[in-house]
Order: sequence, then structure tokens, then C-alpha cells
Amino acid sequence: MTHKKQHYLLNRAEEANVLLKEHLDQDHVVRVISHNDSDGISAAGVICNAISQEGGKFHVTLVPRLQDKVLDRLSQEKYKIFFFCDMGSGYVERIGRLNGQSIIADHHQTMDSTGDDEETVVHVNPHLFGLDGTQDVSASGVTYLTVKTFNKVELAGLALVGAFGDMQYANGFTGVNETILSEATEAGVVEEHEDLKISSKTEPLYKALAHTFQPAIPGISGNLEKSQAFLEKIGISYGIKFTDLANEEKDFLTEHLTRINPKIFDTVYSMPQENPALRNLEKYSEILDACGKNKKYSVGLSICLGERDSAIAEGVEYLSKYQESLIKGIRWISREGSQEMDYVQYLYTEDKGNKKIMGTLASLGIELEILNPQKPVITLSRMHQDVKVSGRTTLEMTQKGVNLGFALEQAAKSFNGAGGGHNIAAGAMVPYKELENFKNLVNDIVGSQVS
Ligand SMILES: [Mn+2]
Repeated sequence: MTHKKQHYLLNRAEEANVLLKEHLDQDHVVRVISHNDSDGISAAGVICNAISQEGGKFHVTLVPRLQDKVLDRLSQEKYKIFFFCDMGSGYVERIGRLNGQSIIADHHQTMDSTGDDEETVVHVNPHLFGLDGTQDVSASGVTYLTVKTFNKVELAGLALVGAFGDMQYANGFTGVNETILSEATEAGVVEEHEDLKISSKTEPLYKALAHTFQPAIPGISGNLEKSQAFLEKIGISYGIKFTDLANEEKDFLTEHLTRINPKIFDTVYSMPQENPALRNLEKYSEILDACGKNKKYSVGLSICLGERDSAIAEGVEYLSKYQESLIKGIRWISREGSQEMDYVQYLYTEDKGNKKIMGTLASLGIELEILNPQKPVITLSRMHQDVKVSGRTTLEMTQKGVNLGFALEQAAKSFNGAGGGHNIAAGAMVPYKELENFKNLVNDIVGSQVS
């Protein structure tokens, strides 16, 4: 059944490939528009690598959202082929009115029509075929499907980097991601092994543990003092590097960490042919994410495109800065807590550093057991006249009916804002003056979803 659905998705992706090839054959520059997060950058990496390998040219722009002004600008452009990654499914009709033809490789759910009838658009989205785009495939995966016909299995690793970026890995990959993974492992592009998933094995242990956020270790992640205390308590010198531990000490540490979070010892996916800094798929996605959050999109893209040395060093630096900012943020939410309503809880900030990491802080707050997991966390960042909203919840809450994508989209629309996303993670932008009304409405909508 599911296989049949995947087959339909693949057929659509092949239609996109046929269109892409037609344009490449005529030497048309492909106008790529993608999202500036880890998945979006990976997706842009997949399509741009594929285009270059086919001898084609591209012009790529990474944007935070597909706003009207982006579409206005694109409608002035004379490209013959546009390729949208990680966005576009909500704008099929407008994209259909661009000067050229378009391919949309997206995985977001949308309330708008499927747009199948737009003649100039090939719309590739798992939701069109009854597949789950929240958990089972990311934009980099969908984009990978559109170039599969070019025999691009070496790009399958990057397709999964984006899936990590969108938090689609939970006790393994499922659906389309699983299919991509098995192709990648069969081809030797990706390898799996079991390992301790700490952030670094060559940094002092207390830092390496405090900087470990995927998975989060309650009581240790984000807290250098507690990390140090934990190591002292189990009798391991906190300043030592993991690689310098004796084997029995490694096992002992692993055992203690596993008791706190069993996911700390888990399958690790790597690309043996990659640069060591990028070999681990999850770490690769974290580096891209850090580039995105620092607004250094071109650095992220350079990494994906193989323009390496300085870009990788820069990316690694952004990641460590990012980890520092998370530590500060965790300290903040531990101190202040959230503002709880009946069905949701809010975190509000005007702090420049916190604004960049609010979505992640929401997730970490739940995982680290600092915030109540029974209520979705909605973060609110003041930006001039508007408030940027991020919502995060747990799989359990989505199983109880919570759909943050719809909740934020509906509530934002009611107050002249815009929003959307997935059931488990979503975002919105609303006018600051409507903030209190918006907060109440989101609470009501989530309340009606769970009852
Ligand atoms: Mn995505």
C-alpha cells in the first residue's frame, strides 16, 4: 500500500526530472529557490550538484520564507525553469504565473488546492499521494527523487542530511527516508554503526557532554557545571577526552549516560567518502543548520557543493558558537520558565541572541524536562512591528490531535499574519499589536484539537 504511494510520488518526481532535463538540454540556467535551514540547504545542494554533474548551470537563492515579495521579484525574472525546494506547495497558482516553467519539491502540508491543474508546474509533494511529509521525507529527499533518474545515488547521503535537519530521525528512518537509506547503504554511500552520540570525542568530556543536544541529556545538556558534577560523581576525570579513556571507562560512561537517555547510544550514519568533519550525517546537518542560523547561507551551500576547506572550517565555527548560544538560552528558560495557558505555553523574548534559537529552545525545553511536555511550546520573538512565532510539540501530543501547522496558520490568518508548517513543528508571523488575541486564539484552537 505504502509502496504504491511511494511509487506514485516517484512517478511525479520522474515527470519533474523529464522537465528538468528538457531545460538542461537547451542550456537553460535553472533558477533554484530554497529554504535557508538545514533541509533547504541540503535540498539546494542535491539539485545544484546534480545540475553541475549534468553539465548544467544554476542560479540559487536561499530565503527564510516564500513571501509575496520573493515571488514578486521572481515574476520579474526571465528564467525558463524555476526549481523550488522546501517551499512552494502553498503557492502553486502564483508559481504557475511565473515567466518560466517550475518544479516544486516540497514536503509541507498545505490548506491550498493541490494545484495539479497548473500546466507550467510539476508539483512534487508526498502529501499529494497520501504520504507523510512530516516524518517520512524531507525536501532534500523529495529533491533527490527528482534527480534519481540521473543516477545520483551518491547524493542520497545529502538527501538524508536534510531529513536529520528536519528532525525526521526518530528511532530510525521511516517511509521514503527508509527507502533512500537502503539505496544509499546498498551502494556503499552511507554506512551504519552503533556508537555513543556525544558532540565531540576530542574535547574535554564535560564540554562534549554539555554540548550534546541530539539527543538531549536531561540534567547535563546545556549545563557545564552539571556535566562536570555528573562526571565527578561517576568517578571520571571531567577534563579528559573521550578518546583518552580506557575501554572499560568508555563502557562505564556509556552505561551511565544510557540510563539517563537510552538514545545516547544509537545508530550513527556516516558517509565514508566524505570529509571527516562532514562524515557523520547528523553532524553535517548541524553544521548546515548553524550556517543557516548565522545567515551564512552561502557557506552552507559551498559546503554542500564541495567548495570545501575554508567553508568547512567556518561552518564548524558557527556550530560551536551556536552551541554556546544554546547553553545561554537553556540557562534562561531554566531560570524564567514559560507562561502557561490551559492548552499551550509561551516563551517570549526581545533578546537578539535568543531570537535566533527559539524553536530549538522550545524543543530542548521539552526534551530536557525543563518545560511541561503536555503543552505545546509556542515561542514569540519580537521583531519591530511583528512577532515571529515558532511552535513545537511532541509526537505524543500530535497523536492526541495537536496540529501546530494548522493552529498557527489559522490563528495567524485571523490577525493579518501568515503561518503554517507541520503538526509537530510550525511557525508564523503576526502583528505585535495582535499578540494577546493571537495567543488566546492559538490556545483555543489547540484546546479544540485535543478535545
Ligand atoms: Mn524541510
